[in-house]
Amino acid sequence: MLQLNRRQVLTAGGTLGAMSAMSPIVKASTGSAAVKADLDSLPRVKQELVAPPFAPAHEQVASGGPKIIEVELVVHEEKREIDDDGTVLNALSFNGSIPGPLMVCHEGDYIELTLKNPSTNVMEHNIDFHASTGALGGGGLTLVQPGEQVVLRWKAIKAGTFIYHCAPGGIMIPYHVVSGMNGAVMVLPRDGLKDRNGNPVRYDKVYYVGEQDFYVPRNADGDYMQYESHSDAMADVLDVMRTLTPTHVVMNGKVGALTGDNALTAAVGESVLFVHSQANRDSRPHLIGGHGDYVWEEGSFIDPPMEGLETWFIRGGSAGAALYTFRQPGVYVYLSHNLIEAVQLGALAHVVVDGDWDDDLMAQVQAPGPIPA
Ligand SMILES: [Cu+2]
Repeated sequence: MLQLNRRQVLTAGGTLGAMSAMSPIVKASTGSAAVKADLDSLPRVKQELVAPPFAPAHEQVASGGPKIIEVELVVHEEKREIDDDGTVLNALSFNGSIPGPLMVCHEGDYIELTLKNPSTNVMEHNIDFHASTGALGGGGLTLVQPGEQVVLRWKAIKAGTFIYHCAPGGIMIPYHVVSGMNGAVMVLPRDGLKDRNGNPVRYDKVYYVGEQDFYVPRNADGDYMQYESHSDAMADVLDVMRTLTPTHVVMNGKVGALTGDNALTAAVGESVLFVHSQANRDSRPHLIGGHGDYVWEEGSFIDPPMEGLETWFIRGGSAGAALYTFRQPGVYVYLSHNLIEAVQLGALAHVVVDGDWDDDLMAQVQAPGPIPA
């Protein structure tokens, strides 16, 4: 069993290495007067982040030029129930949700993040934006101790869907990610999404589904263990992580977080953009009873979307987007089509769709009954 002392637990095992070494370089690059003057002329807007599966208010087609979009993330170190059996995880999260909130901007905009690590926390944290450029995605500039905050600005030069995650160094990188510290950014083209022929593609709503793998230790009886603190839990959790076999694979932080009363909703004729992230493992989104009309599987909005897909693939460490216009009412299941992960481990959501049934698309020609002799 890997043994970690308290200091190693709290300071990423002393393995920050490359990040710490970068600091002088990036400090020298933050103060260009010309850049500052240009940025001072840009409008600033605050984006009120919301808990997934919802997306913040945003325009699909940008009005006006580039903006500086101010967002705030607060690191939560808190226990969370992750299934209906009362399994409690020593979780880590951005803004208290797993995944963290979706941010939305347009290509050419700037995201200006204030990252707060309250003094009630005990660990150091940072953030790596896959959408950004330089300094380990910002990880090298954002390490904050309990009681500290940092402000990072980055320019969105790539249009697409991208994950962000905590990456404080060494073994703490996977530990913080599988404890819940990940989320996504959607960078839209300024003129909005397009199909393969360049025609506009618009959506009526966005649902952000963050898929999360958890690794909860069990006792000799096979029951899930609970621990007072991360320091107590970490060695056992790292042992389970090493098996690469998650105990839970969930959407929105908990088994059943998006089913039953918490199901996603839509109406016949509505176009829904599903943004799906998985910061650590591969996933295979599939909408039972529907399709991916337009799928940006790797998340790049520069590439033309694939059309009419059955099941698509989200590479671990990425976010993708799929748009579907619902054509029939009823309950749809949006899941990872590794059916063991979906049904036994929790990786599924429901979409309840209102509207009129289309007999042309499907009809029960004969109800179940005895086979005629
Ligand atoms: Cu962290």
